[in-house]
Amino acid sequence: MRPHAWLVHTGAVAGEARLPGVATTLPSACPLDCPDACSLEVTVEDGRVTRVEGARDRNPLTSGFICAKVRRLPEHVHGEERVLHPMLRTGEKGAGRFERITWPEAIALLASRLVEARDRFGGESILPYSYGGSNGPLSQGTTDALLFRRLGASRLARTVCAAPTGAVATAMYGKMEGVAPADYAEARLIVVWGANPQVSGIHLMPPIRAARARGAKLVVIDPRATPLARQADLHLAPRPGADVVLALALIRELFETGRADLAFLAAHAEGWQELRRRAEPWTVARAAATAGVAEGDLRALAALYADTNPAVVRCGWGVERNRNGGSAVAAILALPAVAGKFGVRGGGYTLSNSGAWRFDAGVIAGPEPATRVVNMNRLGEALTSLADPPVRLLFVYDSNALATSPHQSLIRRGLARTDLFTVVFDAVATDTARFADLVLPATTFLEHRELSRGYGAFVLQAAGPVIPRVGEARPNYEVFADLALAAGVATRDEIPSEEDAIRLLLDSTGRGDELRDELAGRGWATPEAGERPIQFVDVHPRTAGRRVHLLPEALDREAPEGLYRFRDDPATAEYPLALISPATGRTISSTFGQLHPEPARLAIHASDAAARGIADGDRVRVHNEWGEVVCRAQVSDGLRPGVVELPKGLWSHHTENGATANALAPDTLTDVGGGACFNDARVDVERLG
Ligand SMILES: Nc1nc2c(c(=O)[nH]1)N[C@H]1C(S)=C(S)[C@@H](COP(=O)(O)OP(=O)(O)OC[C@H]3O[C@@H](n4cnc5c(=O)[nH]c(N)nc54)[C@H](O)[C@@H]3O)O[C@H]1N2
Ligand SMILES: Nc1nc2c(c(=O)[nH]1)N[C@H]1C(S)=C(S)[C@@H](COP(=O)(O)OP(=O)(O)OC[C@H]3O[C@@H](n4cnc5c(=O)[nH]c(N)nc54)[C@H](O)[C@@H]3O)O[C@H]1N2
Ligand code: SF4
Ligand SMILES: [Mo]
Repeated sequence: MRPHAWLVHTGAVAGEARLPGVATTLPSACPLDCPDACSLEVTVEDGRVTRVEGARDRNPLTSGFICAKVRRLPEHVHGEERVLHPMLRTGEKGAGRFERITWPEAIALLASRLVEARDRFGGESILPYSYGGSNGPLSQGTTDALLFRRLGASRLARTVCAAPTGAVATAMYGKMEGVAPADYAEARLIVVWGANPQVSGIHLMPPIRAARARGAKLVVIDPRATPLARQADLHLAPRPGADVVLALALIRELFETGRADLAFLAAHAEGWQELRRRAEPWTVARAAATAGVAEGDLRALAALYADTNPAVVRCGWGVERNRNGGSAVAAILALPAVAGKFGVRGGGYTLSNSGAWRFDAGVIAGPEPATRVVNMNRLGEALTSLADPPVRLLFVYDSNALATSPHQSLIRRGLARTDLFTVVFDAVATDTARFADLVLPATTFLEHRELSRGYGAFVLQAAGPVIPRVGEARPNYEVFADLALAAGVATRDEIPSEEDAIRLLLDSTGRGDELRDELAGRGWATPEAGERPIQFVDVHPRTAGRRVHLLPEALDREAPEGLYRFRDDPATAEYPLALISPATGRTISSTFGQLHPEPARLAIHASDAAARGIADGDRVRVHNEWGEVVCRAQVSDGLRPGVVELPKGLWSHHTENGATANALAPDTLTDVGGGACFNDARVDVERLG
């Protein structure tokens, strides 16, 4: 075997792309925060990306098409908002005025700031803040974690997404792999619950269409009438945050009508008797009234779900972003166990399949110290009121915190502190970067090595740079390694080369050789579970006794009134409207927001608009006790009355007053997992002159 044959797909080829005047197409893989992990074909001319397409001949899920956002990568990579070199603040915080400095200056300055913060105030005065920017295992959790762990920095609870779903899936099923996208084609009933795959995981759509062409039924549970919901056989539009009672009513109904699979429960589940007891109060009538759906529709869903096989539930992240998020996800994931839906292709559930990949980043980062933990959903509070020690150095990377975290006004206030040193390491000049003292230019995934693994698709790929680094941009792995050396917390021989790091990461799964063979052979690899595992046949709960834990004790203790309790809607007379902020096809979280100059609109139902004298296109003020957003209204029949919508991932340039949905999102936490309650924002809207 040639050395690093498995890395052929990763950059050894990039040399060709340097030939002047010749367009070359090179393989890559999308590592963005999306379930699909597409295989890409990138056209490069004179060292610039000119075109990005889906590959036809690699992982079958991509099958030649990708989303519109990533097709715009050339503008992202080579656009005006690109950060090209390190920059030091010269103006007021937030003014966005900077002067260029060199990388050696930036590394020396930052290393001395890190050491000074540690020595004067304690390591915990340093707060690293990162999330979904580069979702790859090489650029996150490796040299960055090594640096912060060795400095004794505060630890970040990475909860802005998937915290409740992750906690529940782990406690109930040990993060068992879910139904593969391709196997949706085999289902006779597909329930899409709080997910919007037409936007947020588009490669699930062909299998859904294939199933429907064969007569499968589709149910969508979403407060919005999304295009998918409009095509569904049944659409339930609950009040946001009420899913838990819907799922409990289904569970109650299964038991009451003798259609619960008692044999499966006896053989494979714990806690079902107590779950049944907690579902008892939720008759179909009461649950429907509480959630604001038609009783007949909920009854129809109960009958369909009980009687159709195979039946699959796609549980999305729309379910978790509220005070009842953990309980709702738990009740939804309990359904296939209670109804006996496992054991057949196309039957069971899908949430995140990230559990299929068992990378141990600790192989590079080393042990984690027991320093204090800061919940990222409370960033504003951490910056403004945390003591012993206060946060003195904030290091933001792989995240646009100001745009994506709750309680935006408090974060803004924190970032404005003159005694806070803020570093933002990003490829583009984000809203957060404007508040930085030091901005570092990051490479995009087309300029560095990365592993990409799907959390929907069972696909792992390795990709390397297909173009030279733009400006002076540098990859995370390298920059954090340099900082660890300059801060004196590591020596050169303790930090593996990137190639070795990839090798170590692959080996940490226990299947390094297999993965390398697959990567070298066809350019993508599958997890141990295979490409299309059947739940309870090919994969089993990774829990004690391989059983489903329907009432996990730890979660029951953590949830304020116990698991499966419905906490009432937070609406008040003053703020009666529920504001949700779901994903759109324009951005991925806030990534690519700079490519969209057009202002955002607040979607509002015609009846809510009429009650407030609001016409389509009017200027409105959306407000509550957390903040306000000034923008235009879009009168829409795509929402249930009482619910308004602003897109997820907006930047300050998208609204008149620079505030986005997160200025209205409370920093309260979900019942389990410490997750964000974006969709618990309750607001009112008034027409402005
Ligand atoms: N209102 C509301 N807010 C939400 C949500 C919602 O539903 N409603 N959803 C939440 C969800 S699901 C999530 S996951 C979070 C995501 O929140 P964030 O993690 O903040 O995600 P992004 O906005 O995509 O920001 C990622 C940043 O990382 C940068 N980046 C990309 N690659 C690299 C790299 O290799 N190195 C470095 N240094 N930087 C890189 C990108 O340019 C981008 O600016 O947002 C949350 N925010
Ligand atoms: N194009 C695009 N793709 C993305 C992303 C993106 O920003 N843009 N983000 C990526 C990330 S980080 C994630 S986490 C996933 C998220 O992808 P999804 O799981 O699809 O999550 P959301 O877009 O937050 O919400 C999904 C649906 O839930 C509905 N919803 C809101 N509140 C509730 C509720 O209380 N109950 C129910 N039943 N439904 C509700 C919303 O109206 C929305 O249609 O997508 C990933 N893919
Ligand atoms: S964001 Fe998702 S759909 Fe778009 S290219 Fe990446 S993996 Fe594919
Ligand atoms: Mo997310």
